[in-house]
Amino acid sequence: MQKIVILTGAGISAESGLGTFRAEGGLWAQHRIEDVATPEGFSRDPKLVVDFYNARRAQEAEAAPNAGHIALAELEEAFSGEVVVITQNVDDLHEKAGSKKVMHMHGALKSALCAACDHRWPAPLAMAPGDTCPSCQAPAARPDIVWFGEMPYDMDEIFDHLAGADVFASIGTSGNVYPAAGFVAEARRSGAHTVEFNLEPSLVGSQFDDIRIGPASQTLPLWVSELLKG
Ligand code: BV8
Repeated sequence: MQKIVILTGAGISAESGLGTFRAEGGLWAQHRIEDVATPEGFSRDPKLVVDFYNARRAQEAEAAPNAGHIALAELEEAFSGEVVVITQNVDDLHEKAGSKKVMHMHGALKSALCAACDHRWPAPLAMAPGDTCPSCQAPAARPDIVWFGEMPYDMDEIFDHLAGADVFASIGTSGNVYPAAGFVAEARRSGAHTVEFNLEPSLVGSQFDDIRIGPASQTLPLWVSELLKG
Protein backbone atom coordinates (compact mmCIF):
# COMPACT_ATOMS: atom_id res chain seq x y z
CA MET A 1 0.00 0.00 0.00
CA GLN A 2 1.82 3.09 -1.29
CA LYS A 3 -0.93 5.67 -1.87
CA ILE A 4 -3.94 6.73 0.20
CA VAL A 5 -6.39 9.22 -1.36
CA ILE A 6 -8.93 10.80 1.00
CA LEU A 7 -12.05 12.78 0.03
CA THR A 8 -13.64 14.91 2.77
CA GLY A 9 -16.94 16.79 3.02
CA ALA A 10 -18.76 18.99 5.50
CA GLY A 11 -19.24 16.10 7.94
CA ILE A 12 -15.56 16.13 9.02
CA SER A 13 -15.94 19.77 10.13
CA ALA A 14 -19.32 19.31 11.82
CA GLU A 15 -17.77 18.49 15.21
CA SER A 16 -15.71 21.69 14.92
CA GLY A 17 -18.95 23.66 14.91
CA LEU A 18 -19.12 24.36 11.15
CA GLY A 19 -22.64 23.50 9.94
CA THR A 20 -23.05 20.96 7.18
CA PHE A 21 -25.20 21.71 4.15
CA ARG A 22 -28.11 19.34 4.24
CA ALA A 23 -28.58 18.89 7.99
CA GLU A 24 -31.63 20.35 9.82
CA GLY A 25 -30.95 24.06 10.06
CA GLY A 26 -27.86 23.51 7.87
CA LEU A 27 -26.49 26.08 5.42
CA TRP A 28 -28.86 25.13 2.63
CA ALA A 29 -31.83 25.36 5.00
CA GLN A 30 -31.04 29.02 5.59
CA HIS A 31 -30.06 29.98 2.03
CA ARG A 32 -31.16 28.98 -1.48
CA ILE A 33 -28.23 27.43 -3.39
CA GLU A 34 -29.33 29.51 -6.40
CA ASP A 35 -28.93 32.73 -4.41
CA VAL A 36 -25.59 32.23 -2.65
CA ALA A 37 -23.63 29.50 -4.53
CA THR A 38 -24.09 30.20 -8.27
CA PRO A 39 -22.46 32.77 -10.59
CA GLU A 40 -25.97 33.93 -11.51
CA GLY A 41 -26.77 34.57 -7.84
CA PHE A 42 -23.56 36.59 -7.47
CA SER A 43 -24.32 38.83 -10.45
CA ARG A 44 -27.95 39.21 -9.25
CA ASP A 45 -27.06 40.20 -5.64
CA PRO A 46 -23.31 40.38 -4.92
CA LYS A 47 -23.83 41.82 -1.42
CA LEU A 48 -25.96 38.82 -0.34
CA VAL A 49 -23.25 36.41 -1.55
CA VAL A 50 -20.28 38.37 -0.16
CA ASP A 51 -22.02 38.65 3.24
CA PHE A 52 -22.76 34.88 3.18
CA TYR A 53 -19.06 34.06 2.75
CA ASN A 54 -17.95 36.80 5.17
CA ALA A 55 -20.11 35.09 7.82
CA ARG A 56 -18.54 31.70 7.04
CA ARG A 57 -15.05 33.22 7.07
CA ALA A 58 -15.74 34.68 10.53
CA GLN A 59 -16.93 31.23 11.74
CA GLU A 60 -13.79 29.63 10.24
CA ALA A 61 -11.58 32.06 12.19
CA GLU A 62 -13.13 30.79 15.46
CA ALA A 63 -13.10 27.08 14.53
CA ALA A 64 -10.46 24.52 15.58
CA PRO A 65 -9.70 21.14 13.94
CA ASN A 66 -11.14 18.06 15.69
CA ALA A 67 -9.68 14.58 16.30
CA GLY A 68 -10.78 13.58 12.78
CA HIS A 69 -8.69 16.27 11.06
CA ILE A 70 -5.78 15.60 13.44
CA ALA A 71 -5.82 11.83 12.74
CA LEU A 72 -5.45 12.49 8.98
CA ALA A 73 -2.53 14.87 9.58
CA GLU A 74 -0.84 12.24 11.77
CA LEU A 75 -1.40 9.60 9.05
CA GLU A 76 0.29 11.85 6.46
CA GLU A 77 3.21 12.41 8.86
CA ALA A 78 3.75 8.76 9.82
CA PHE A 79 2.77 6.83 6.68
CA SER A 80 5.76 5.65 4.56
CA GLY A 81 3.78 6.17 1.34
CA GLU A 82 1.79 9.16 -0.02
CA VAL A 83 -1.37 10.60 1.58
CA VAL A 84 -3.48 13.10 -0.42
CA VAL A 85 -6.51 14.93 1.02
CA ILE A 86 -9.04 16.17 -1.57
CA THR A 87 -11.60 18.31 0.22
CA GLN A 88 -14.92 19.77 -0.85
CA ASN A 89 -14.69 21.99 2.22
CA VAL A 90 -13.76 25.65 1.88
CA ASP A 91 -12.58 25.86 5.52
CA ASP A 92 -8.90 25.65 6.62
CA LEU A 93 -9.24 22.99 9.31
CA HIS A 94 -7.13 20.37 7.51
CA GLU A 95 -4.26 22.84 7.28
CA LYS A 96 -4.78 23.96 10.91
CA ALA A 97 -4.50 20.27 11.91
CA GLY A 98 -1.14 20.06 10.09
CA SER A 99 -2.07 18.33 6.82
CA LYS A 100 0.32 19.42 4.03
CA LYS A 101 -1.07 17.81 0.85
CA VAL A 102 -4.60 19.29 0.76
CA MET A 103 -6.48 20.06 -2.48
CA HIS A 104 -9.50 22.41 -2.16
CA MET A 105 -11.49 21.31 -5.19
CA HIS A 106 -14.32 23.78 -4.34
CA GLY A 107 -12.09 26.70 -3.36
CA ALA A 108 -11.21 28.28 -0.01
CA LEU A 109 -12.64 31.02 2.22
CA LYS A 110 -9.10 32.27 2.79
CA SER A 111 -8.67 33.23 -0.88
CA ALA A 112 -10.10 35.99 -3.09
CA LEU A 113 -10.30 35.79 -6.89
CA CYS A 114 -10.43 38.45 -9.62
CA ALA A 115 -13.22 37.62 -12.08
CA ALA A 116 -11.47 39.82 -14.68
CA CYS A 117 -7.84 38.57 -14.65
CA ASP A 118 -7.99 35.37 -12.52
CA HIS A 119 -5.48 36.80 -10.03
CA ARG A 120 -5.73 35.31 -6.50
CA TRP A 121 -4.79 36.91 -3.16
CA PRO A 122 -5.45 36.29 0.55
CA ALA A 123 -9.05 37.31 1.28
CA PRO A 124 -9.60 39.97 3.93
CA LEU A 125 -11.85 38.78 6.80
CA ALA A 126 -14.67 40.88 5.31
CA MET A 127 -14.86 41.35 1.56
CA ALA A 128 -17.13 44.02 0.02
CA PRO A 129 -18.92 43.92 -3.37
CA GLY A 130 -16.77 45.69 -5.98
CA ASP A 131 -13.50 45.28 -4.08
CA THR A 132 -10.70 46.00 -6.54
CA CYS A 133 -8.15 43.46 -7.74
CA PRO A 134 -4.64 44.31 -6.45
CA SER A 135 -3.23 43.16 -9.82
CA CYS A 136 -5.47 44.66 -12.55
CA GLN A 137 -7.35 47.21 -10.38
CA ALA A 138 -10.69 46.01 -11.81
CA PRO A 139 -13.56 46.16 -9.26
CA ALA A 140 -14.06 42.42 -9.91
CA ALA A 141 -13.14 40.70 -6.65
CA ARG A 142 -15.20 37.62 -5.70
CA PRO A 143 -14.85 34.83 -3.10
CA ASP A 144 -12.47 32.15 -4.53
CA ILE A 145 -15.20 29.52 -4.28
CA VAL A 146 -16.38 27.04 -6.96
CA TRP A 147 -20.10 27.61 -7.38
CA PHE A 148 -22.65 25.26 -8.94
CA GLY A 149 -22.17 25.12 -12.71
CA GLU A 150 -18.51 26.04 -12.38
CA MET A 151 -15.63 23.63 -12.98
CA PRO A 152 -14.01 22.38 -9.78
CA TYR A 153 -10.28 23.10 -9.37
CA ASP A 154 -7.39 20.76 -10.18
CA MET A 155 -9.63 18.08 -11.76
CA ASP A 156 -6.83 16.62 -13.93
CA GLU A 157 -4.48 16.23 -10.94
CA ILE A 158 -7.36 14.79 -8.89
CA PHE A 159 -8.15 12.14 -11.52
CA ASP A 160 -4.42 11.24 -11.62
CA HIS A 161 -4.42 10.72 -7.85
CA LEU A 162 -7.60 8.59 -8.04
CA ALA A 163 -6.08 6.46 -10.81
CA GLY A 164 -3.05 5.70 -8.61
CA ALA A 165 -4.86 5.11 -5.30
CA ASP A 166 -4.34 1.85 -3.36
CA VAL A 167 -6.86 3.04 -0.76
CA PHE A 168 -9.69 5.55 -1.31
CA ALA A 169 -11.44 6.88 1.79
CA SER A 170 -14.50 9.16 1.75
CA ILE A 171 -15.29 11.04 4.97
CA GLY A 172 -18.39 13.03 5.96
CA THR A 173 -19.91 13.56 2.54
CA SER A 174 -23.50 12.80 1.49
CA GLY A 175 -22.72 11.95 -2.15
CA ASN A 176 -25.14 14.53 -3.51
CA VAL A 177 -22.70 16.74 -5.42
CA TYR A 178 -20.74 15.81 -8.58
CA PRO A 179 -18.05 15.30 -9.74
CA ALA A 180 -16.93 14.52 -6.12
CA ALA A 181 -19.65 11.87 -5.64
CA GLY A 182 -18.26 10.02 -8.66
CA PHE A 183 -14.73 9.64 -7.24
CA VAL A 184 -15.42 6.29 -5.57
CA ALA A 185 -16.30 4.81 -8.97
CA GLU A 186 -13.06 6.22 -10.40
CA ALA A 187 -11.00 4.76 -7.53
CA ARG A 188 -12.70 1.37 -7.84
CA ARG A 189 -11.89 1.36 -11.56
CA SER A 190 -8.18 1.53 -10.65
CA GLY A 191 -8.53 -1.32 -8.13
CA ALA A 192 -8.36 0.75 -4.93
CA HIS A 193 -9.79 -0.58 -1.66
CA THR A 194 -12.63 1.83 -0.83
CA VAL A 195 -13.93 2.80 2.63
CA GLU A 196 -16.62 5.29 3.69
CA PHE A 197 -16.82 7.16 7.03
CA ASN A 198 -20.19 8.70 7.90
CA LEU A 199 -23.00 8.75 10.46
CA GLU A 200 -25.06 6.82 7.87
CA PRO A 201 -24.44 5.34 4.41
CA SER A 202 -24.21 8.14 1.78
CA LEU A 203 -26.08 8.17 -1.53
CA VAL A 204 -23.13 6.25 -3.05
CA GLY A 205 -22.52 4.11 0.06
CA SER A 206 -23.23 0.87 -1.81
CA GLN A 207 -20.14 1.42 -3.97
CA PHE A 208 -17.72 1.07 -1.02
CA ASP A 209 -15.97 -2.15 0.08
CA ASP A 210 -16.10 -1.09 3.72
CA ILE A 211 -18.11 1.42 5.78
CA ARG A 212 -17.32 2.82 9.23
CA ILE A 213 -20.40 4.33 10.90
CA GLY A 214 -19.94 6.95 13.62
CA PRO A 215 -18.61 10.47 14.28
CA ALA A 216 -15.39 11.03 12.29
CA SER A 217 -13.61 12.25 15.44
CA GLN A 218 -13.98 8.68 16.76
CA THR A 219 -13.80 6.47 13.65
CA LEU A 220 -10.76 8.13 12.04
CA PRO A 221 -8.24 7.82 14.94
CA LEU A 222 -9.14 4.08 15.12
CA TRP A 223 -8.69 3.60 11.36
CA VAL A 224 -5.39 5.50 11.29
CA SER A 225 -3.93 3.45 14.16
CA GLU A 226 -4.97 0.26 12.30
CA LEU A 227 -3.28 1.49 9.09
CA LEU A 228 -0.06 2.50 10.85
CA LYS A 229 0.03 -0.79 12.79
CA GLY A 230 -0.09 -2.24 9.20
C1 BV8 B 1 -19.62 20.95 -12.38
C2 BV8 B 1 -18.61 25.53 -2.60
C3 BV8 B 1 -18.93 20.85 -14.70
C4 BV8 B 1 -19.64 26.50 -2.15
C5 BV8 B 1 -19.82 23.62 -3.50
C6 BV8 B 1 -24.10 14.89 -12.45
C7 BV8 B 1 -25.32 14.52 -11.97
C8 BV8 B 1 -26.14 15.52 -11.36
C9 BV8 B 1 -25.73 16.87 -11.22
C10 BV8 B 1 -24.53 17.20 -11.71
C11 BV8 B 1 -23.72 16.24 -12.35
N1 BV8 B 1 -22.58 16.86 -12.72
C12 BV8 B 1 -22.66 18.19 -12.37
C13 BV8 B 1 -23.84 18.41 -11.75
C14 BV8 B 1 -24.30 19.70 -11.24
C15 BV8 B 1 -23.77 20.03 -9.83
C16 BV8 B 1 -24.32 19.06 -8.84
O1 BV8 B 1 -23.69 18.11 -8.45
N2 BV8 B 1 -25.56 19.36 -8.41
C17 BV8 B 1 -26.17 18.53 -7.35
C18 BV8 B 1 -26.78 19.46 -6.33
C19 BV8 B 1 -27.18 17.61 -7.95
N3 BV8 B 1 -22.32 20.03 -9.79
C20 BV8 B 1 -21.68 21.19 -10.15
O2 BV8 B 1 -22.24 22.19 -10.54
C21 BV8 B 1 -20.16 21.16 -10.04
N4 BV8 B 1 -19.57 21.66 -11.23
O3 BV8 B 1 -20.18 19.89 -12.45
O4 BV8 B 1 -18.92 21.54 -13.43
C22 BV8 B 1 -18.04 19.62 -14.64
C23 BV8 B 1 -18.43 18.47 -15.25
C24 BV8 B 1 -17.59 17.34 -15.27
C25 BV8 B 1 -16.37 17.31 -14.63
C26 BV8 B 1 -16.02 18.45 -14.03
C27 BV8 B 1 -16.88 19.62 -14.00
C28 BV8 B 1 -19.67 22.11 -8.92
C29 BV8 B 1 -20.15 21.69 -7.62
C30 BV8 B 1 -19.46 22.52 -6.52
C31 BV8 B 1 -20.41 23.52 -5.90
N5 BV8 B 1 -19.80 24.14 -4.71
N6 BV8 B 1 -19.17 24.18 -2.43
C32 BV8 B 1 -19.79 26.50 -0.66
O5 BV8 B 1 -19.17 25.69 0.04
O6 BV8 B 1 -20.54 27.38 -0.23
S1 BV8 B 1 -20.68 22.12 -3.24
C33 BV8 B 1 -20.91 22.04 -1.51
O7 BV8 B 1 -22.01 21.19 -1.33
C34 BV8 B 1 -19.77 21.39 -0.75
O8 BV8 B 1 -18.51 21.78 -1.21
C35 BV8 B 1 -20.03 19.90 -1.00
O9 BV8 B 1 -19.51 19.53 -2.24
C36 BV8 B 1 -21.53 19.88 -1.08
C37 BV8 B 1 -22.07 19.52 0.26
O10 BV8 B 1 -21.95 18.17 0.36
P1 BV8 B 1 -21.26 17.51 1.67
O11 BV8 B 1 -19.91 18.14 1.93
O12 BV8 B 1 -21.36 16.07 1.43
O13 BV8 B 1 -22.19 18.00 2.88
P2 BV8 B 1 -23.67 17.48 3.24
O14 BV8 B 1 -24.20 18.42 4.24
O15 BV8 B 1 -24.46 17.19 2.01
O16 BV8 B 1 -23.40 16.04 3.93
C38 BV8 B 1 -22.66 15.96 5.13
C39 BV8 B 1 -22.44 14.47 5.36
O17 BV8 B 1 -21.64 14.33 6.53
C40 BV8 B 1 -23.76 13.71 5.61
O18 BV8 B 1 -23.72 12.50 4.87
C41 BV8 B 1 -23.73 13.44 7.13
O19 BV8 B 1 -24.34 12.21 7.46
C42 BV8 B 1 -22.23 13.37 7.39
N7 BV8 B 1 -21.82 13.75 8.76
C43 BV8 B 1 -22.36 14.75 9.53
N8 BV8 B 1 -21.70 14.83 10.72
C44 BV8 B 1 -20.71 13.87 10.68
C45 BV8 B 1 -20.79 13.19 9.43
N9 BV8 B 1 -19.96 12.18 9.08
C46 BV8 B 1 -19.01 11.82 10.01
N10 BV8 B 1 -18.87 12.44 11.24
C47 BV8 B 1 -19.70 13.46 11.61
N11 BV8 B 1 -19.56 14.03 12.81
